[in-house]
Amino acid sequence: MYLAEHPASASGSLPALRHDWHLAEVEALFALPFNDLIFLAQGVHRQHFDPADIQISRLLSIKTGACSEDCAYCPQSAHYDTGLGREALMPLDAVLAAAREAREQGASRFCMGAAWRSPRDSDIEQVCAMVEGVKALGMETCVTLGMLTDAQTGQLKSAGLDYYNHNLDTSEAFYSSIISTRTYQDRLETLARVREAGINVCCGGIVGMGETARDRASLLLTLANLPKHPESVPINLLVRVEGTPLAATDDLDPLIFVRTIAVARILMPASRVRLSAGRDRMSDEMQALCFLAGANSIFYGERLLTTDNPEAVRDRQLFARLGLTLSGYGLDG
Ligand code: SAM
Ligand code: DTB
Ligand code: SF4
Repeated sequence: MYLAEHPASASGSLPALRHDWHLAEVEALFALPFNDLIFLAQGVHRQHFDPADIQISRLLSIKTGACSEDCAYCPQSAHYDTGLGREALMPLDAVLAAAREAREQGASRFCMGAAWRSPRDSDIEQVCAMVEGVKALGMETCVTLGMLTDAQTGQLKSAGLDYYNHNLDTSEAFYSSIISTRTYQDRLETLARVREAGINVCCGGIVGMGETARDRASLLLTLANLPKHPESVPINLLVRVEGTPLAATDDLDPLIFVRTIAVARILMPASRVRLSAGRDRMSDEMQALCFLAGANSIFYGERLLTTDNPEAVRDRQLFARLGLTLSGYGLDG
């Protein structure tokens, strides 16, 4: 039996999940010889998950562009000219048509993203109708809408929302170099509200933004020391978009990306670690290393929110070559 949350730890057969990591411990994990780190991560992974099992989510941008925030990585910020126009919130029937197609392709979770700093109450009502409609199709639901109030998290919970995505993105120290229009504390407060409402938390970050090794360790430390680990931890490799301040950022060493996945797996053993944005420019071999390091979820389908993701057929071939199987559904089509 593979354990999503680990009742067995209470009986002593698995170590308890830790929330008291020190930065030096996390940095020491990053500094291990590569083989030792991957061996450790794969061992932890096998205590909690079937190593062949991969969960796939499908993203849809339900409201694109013209966001008032200035996140330096983001093509949807109104502060930068990336060629993206402002689009209105998508109508319900178009969202449900996209969800049906995603379900047919094997996605178990449908994630709807909006380019908002925070939603208005009238927006939330429309998003709640989308959540209800997608749930009625038998899929898990996730939304990412920016900062929320207590009342809004309550409405989303009542609509049946399964996951809320809200990333910390980087370390607290590096945060203000990337975003000036909100604080790290704002992010932590929304995460606490989501948790309080009983919605599963999806929270991770982006690497390859010019951060230091300490920033990467610090981001993972903050995630692991939350009162409860996020159920889902997306690790994004920066997608460099022309027009954003980070468009000319240097390449991150691919093995540092793999190490980041491995350390996330070790720190948050029972969470789904998602190999998220950036797969489009990763080789199959690099992705295989990420799965070996403990990644067990991806975004599937040729589009993320506004940028490209690998073609579904390439992912199906990769899964077949690696003997990976989908959580919940079979791959078809
Ligand atoms: N506006 C909401 C927010 O920021 O929380 C929701 C949508 S926002 C696009 C969701 C996440 O996408 C961001 O937190 C960031 O981690 C990720 N993201 C955006 N642009 C990215 C890029 N160019 N490369 C990698 N990840 C990116
Ligand atoms: C996450 O961590 N990554 C996804 C999802 N959560 C919302 C978004 C990636 C966006 C990449 C840039 C784009 O396509 O616009
Ligand atoms: Fe807006 Fe979210 Fe993009 Fe930041 S990451 S500019 S909040 S859409």
